[in-house]
Amino acid sequence: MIQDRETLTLLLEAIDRFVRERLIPAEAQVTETDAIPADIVDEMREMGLFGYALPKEYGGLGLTAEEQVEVSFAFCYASPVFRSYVGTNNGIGGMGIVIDGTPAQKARWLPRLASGEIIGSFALTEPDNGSDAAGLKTFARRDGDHYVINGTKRYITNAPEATIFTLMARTDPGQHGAAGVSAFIVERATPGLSTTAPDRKMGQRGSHTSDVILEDVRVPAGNLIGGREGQGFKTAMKVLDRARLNIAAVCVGIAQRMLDDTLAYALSRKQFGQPIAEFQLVQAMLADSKAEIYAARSMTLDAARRADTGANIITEASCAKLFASEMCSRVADRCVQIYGGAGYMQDYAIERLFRDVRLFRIFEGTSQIQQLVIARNMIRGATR
Ligand code: COS
Repeated sequence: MIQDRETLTLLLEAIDRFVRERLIPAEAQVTETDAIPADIVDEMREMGLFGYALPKEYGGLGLTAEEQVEVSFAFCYASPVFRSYVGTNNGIGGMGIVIDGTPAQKARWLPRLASGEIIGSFALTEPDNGSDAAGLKTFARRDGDHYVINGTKRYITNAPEATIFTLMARTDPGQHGAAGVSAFIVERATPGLSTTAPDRKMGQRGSHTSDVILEDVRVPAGNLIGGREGQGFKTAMKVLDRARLNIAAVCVGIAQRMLDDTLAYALSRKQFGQPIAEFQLVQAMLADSKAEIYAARSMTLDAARRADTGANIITEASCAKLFASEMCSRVADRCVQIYGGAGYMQDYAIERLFRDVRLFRIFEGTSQIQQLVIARNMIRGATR
C-alpha cells in the first residue's frame, strides 16, 4: 500500500541521490576502515533512515510494508553494509517492541530508535542454536522484580554498537521448546553484559557482529516484552517474517546494482574486436539476471502488498527471501564471470559485492529453513 505517492517519490529520489553521491563513492573507504564514516551516519539520521519502518507516533516515518521494500530497493543499490547499520532499528532490533511491546516499552524505546539516537540489536542465535532457535539455552531466572539472565548469543548484528538488545531467553526450564522462551529488552549498560571483539567475516566489512555474553545480568521485569512470559519465540518469529521480506528487497536492490555495473563493463570491455556485450553467451547471462531480478522484485512487492492488507505472509515472506537471496548469489556469480579476470580483483566493486551477498542465503533463516517453513505450511494447508 502506498499512502501518498508524491511523498514516497520524493523520499525515493532523495535516497537515490544519497546512494549515488554519498554512499557508492564511500564504499571502498568503508571496506578499508571497516567503519561507516560518522558524517554519513549523521546524514542517514537526518534523512530518517533509522526509523523509516517505525510508527509515526513514535517519531518514525511510518512506512507501509510496500513502501519499506521500495526504500530497500533504492537504498540497497549501495553496499548492503549501509542498510545493515540502520536495519536493526527498523527491523529485527526494533520490530519486536513495535509488534508485541507494552505501551510503556514503546514510548520509552521507539522514539530513540527512530531518531537514531540509539542502536537496537536482535539477540536470538547462540553457539549451539542457530536454525533450531526454539532450543535456545540462555536462561532468565525470575528474582523478585527482576530477571537474572545468563548465556551467550552469537553472530549478533550491530552488537558492538548496540544500546539495547531484543534478547530471547528461556524463562521456563521445564519447557524445552518454543513455549519456554521469553523476549526481553536488555540494556547494554547493565552490569554483567559484555560483547566480544567483532567477528572477522567473509564480507560486509563495516557491518559488525559479535558475541553477547550475559553473566548474572539483572533485567527489570518491566523489560519483559509484552509483559508475558512464554511469548518470546513467537515475537521472534513475527519479527523474522517482516525481516525476511526486507532481506528479499535488499537482494533485489544490490542485484540490480551488480547487473548495472556489469552491463556497463560488458559494453566497454572489448574482445575479438567488439564489446563483450555483443556475444550471445554473455547476453544469456545478462538476460537471465535481468529476468530473475524482475521476478524477485515482483514477488517481494506482492508479499509486501499482502502484508499491508493484514494477511498472514509467513509463506510468502519465506518464498521471497528464498528466491531473492538465491537469485542474488546467482547474479553475483554471473557478474564475476562476465568481468572475467577483473572480477576476481579487488579493484572492482563486484569482487566485494560477490562476498557481501553470500550472507543473504544464510542469515535471518537459511534457504533450507525457508524451504522447511514453506513446505510445512503447504502440508498444514492440505491436511487441515
Ligand atoms: N509467527 C507467529 N507464530 C509463529 C511463527 C510465525 N512466523 N512461526 C512459528 N510460530 C509459533 C507456532 O505457531 C508455534 O506456536 P504454538 O505452539 O502455539 O502452536 C510456536 O511458534 C512454535 O513453532 P514451531 O513448532 O513451528 O517451532 P519449531 O521449533 O519447529 O521451529 C523454525 C520453527 C525452524 C521455522 C524456526 O525455529 C526458525 O525460523 N528457525 C530459524 C531461525 C532464524 O531465522 N535464525 C536467524 C537468526 S536472526 S539473524
